[in-house]
Amino acid sequence: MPKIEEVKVGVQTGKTKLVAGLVQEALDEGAAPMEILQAMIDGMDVVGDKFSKGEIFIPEMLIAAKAMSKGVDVLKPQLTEGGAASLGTCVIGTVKGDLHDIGKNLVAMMLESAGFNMVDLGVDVSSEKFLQAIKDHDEVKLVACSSLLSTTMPALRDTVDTLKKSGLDGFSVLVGGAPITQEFADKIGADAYAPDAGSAAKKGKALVKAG
Ligand code: B1M
Repeated sequence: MPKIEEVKVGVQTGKTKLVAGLVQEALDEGAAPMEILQAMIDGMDVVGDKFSKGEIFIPEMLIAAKAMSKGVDVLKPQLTEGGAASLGTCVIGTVKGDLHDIGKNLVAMMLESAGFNMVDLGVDVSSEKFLQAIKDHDEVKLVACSSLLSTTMPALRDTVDTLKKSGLDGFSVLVGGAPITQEFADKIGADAYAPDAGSAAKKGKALVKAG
């Protein structure tokens, strides 16, 4: 089996102790970091499909998530290119009621690499907590909100609404996550939408540069 396929299967089957090594071996064999990342995301998609069909349950999803996180740790230096000029601070979090953090962590990693100082509020973040973080930190230029469940899309709407009506300014709001679309982002008044971590970094940078 090609190493990259082993990475995918390792994530899929929650091989938490093996995935980091497999990712390193895939890198050593010359696989591109983005290709390895995509293999892990594909592995997670298989996990999601199996969960939908009732073939696996929450514990298996959690273990797969842990395995993927270990793989991402190995890839991090390869995916990020430190040393970019500072674009200011970005506050990031997954919205209230939502505990998914892998996608959000990838977005945080890419935004950091693009030049933002990151303030990561974690998961299950209320709109009030996003607001407080903007007040507590200097030079917040970007607020990045993830929603990974269709049931937390209203929480995303609520967060954008709260931020926009807060009277605070100087920052843009970027949204994303599997169920989010450009159409939904426009509807809730977000400044930008990105479908994946790479484009989130590009959009975040462009928003700040546009002032
Ligand atoms: Co959950 N889960 N989960 N889960 N889980 C999904 C999302 C699901 C699609 C699985 C399925 O049924 N097929 C489904 C959602 C269905 C829906 O909304 N319509 C689902 C469900 C139903 C649930 C529960 C409700 C299950 C239950 O309890 N009955 C429950 C909810 C808990 C809660 O949050 N309140 C639940 C729980 C969990 C675990 C905790 C067990 C675990 C998460 C652990 C963790 O994150 N640490 C988990 C997992 C692992 C998944 C799947 C399998 C994998 C998620 C993932 O990490 N994907 C997932 C199925 C799937 O994704 N195919 C599933 C990889 C990650 C890189 O992708 O997060 O989409 P993603 O991020 C992408 C983009 O979305 C984008 O960039 C990333 C890639 O570059 N992006 C942004 C993300 N944030 C962005 C922000 C941006 C821009 C882009 O700008 C700010």
